[in-house]
Amino acid sequence: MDPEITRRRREKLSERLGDNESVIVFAKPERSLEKFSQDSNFLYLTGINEPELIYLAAKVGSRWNEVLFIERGNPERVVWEGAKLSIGEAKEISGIQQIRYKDEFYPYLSGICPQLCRIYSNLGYPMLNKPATYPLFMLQPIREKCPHIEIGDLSDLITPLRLVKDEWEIQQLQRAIDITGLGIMDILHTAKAGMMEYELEATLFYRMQVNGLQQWGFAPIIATGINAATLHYEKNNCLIQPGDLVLMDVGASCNGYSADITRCFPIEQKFSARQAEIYNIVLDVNKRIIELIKPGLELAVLNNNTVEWLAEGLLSIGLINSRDEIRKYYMHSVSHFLGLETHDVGGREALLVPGNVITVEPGIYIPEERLGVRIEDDVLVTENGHKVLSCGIPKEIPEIESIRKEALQK
Ligand SMILES: [Mn+2]
Repeated sequence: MDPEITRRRREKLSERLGDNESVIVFAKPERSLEKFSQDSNFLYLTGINEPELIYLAAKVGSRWNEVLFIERGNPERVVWEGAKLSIGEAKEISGIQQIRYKDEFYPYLSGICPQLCRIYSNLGYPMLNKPATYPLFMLQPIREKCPHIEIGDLSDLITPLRLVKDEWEIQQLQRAIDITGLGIMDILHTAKAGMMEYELEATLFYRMQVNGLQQWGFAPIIATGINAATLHYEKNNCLIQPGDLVLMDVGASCNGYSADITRCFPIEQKFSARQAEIYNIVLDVNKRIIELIKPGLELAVLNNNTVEWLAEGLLSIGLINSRDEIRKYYMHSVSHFLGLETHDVGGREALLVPGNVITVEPGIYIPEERLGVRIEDDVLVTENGHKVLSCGIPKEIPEIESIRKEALQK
């Protein structure tokens, strides 16, 4: 990653900061024997995927100053943990010029505290019945000793930046989506009744890793039969029964950017008549919602239309008798922003602007029929409208059935 990209982001952040205000962003703390997953805001601002670091920037007397605090290596630990990031490496990856060791963090901060009036940090959401988040814990001495400093959450400041994806970010999303699509194709070509759901998960994970993506963006959902009617099913441990419809809600992560795709397919060669009937209603709404996407549109419009159109579909086949009954079979929203988090920053009241990436995911869930259908695409808002980043992954019934036919005749 070119350090110029994160430098530009930090510069934009500095423009949003008032005098005597500071930003302190903590990397995730280290946890042993667990896969490391970086704090999204830290990764966004520094490009560094290492635990325990701290980014501090302050505007004092109209001067912008930024420092990255890194861990001091301990030669005796190298054989256990590998070498820590060096000053040179930290500088090269992030483009931040001033690198110091973390034991200098509190002395440095003590020096500027008398002038600061506000600190924005990645505090997270403090739960009254849970321990404080790591950033809250780290900033506790300031709360106690410098009560004049207001401590606020970074999200208000950084969300408008993260909502508009730059070219590099769109490339990462596209790669995550394309490789997820390859894995979905592998599953379409190999899945059979009698397999376990987690075998399908393994097929996709294998495809991701051999293509260089090491992590899921979120816990994958491979749900067959009635499991597809559980929105966040992630056990993936059931036997696939003959006649089942399989729902896959999956996404690889590429440099922290998550794909989020849902596709459904019959475990047999063809959709049953009922599966096809429900599938076509959802597919039609998926396509009509995508058509609406353009700058200036409110996300709420997408939600309202989804409810309206899904209700029309279910009324037409007699599954419901009045519009309000739709909430029995469709209960989530149709879109969320996508980026460094699968459910990325950005509220439901947002107006779309070019550079936003959102999902479109209508669904119908009928547990009494052991059936759940959701079709989810990832869509970039462009100057003139939109671009479907996941358009290469089949969703039309004839296309899916022809792949299934070929697969099962092997
Ligand atoms: Mn989604």
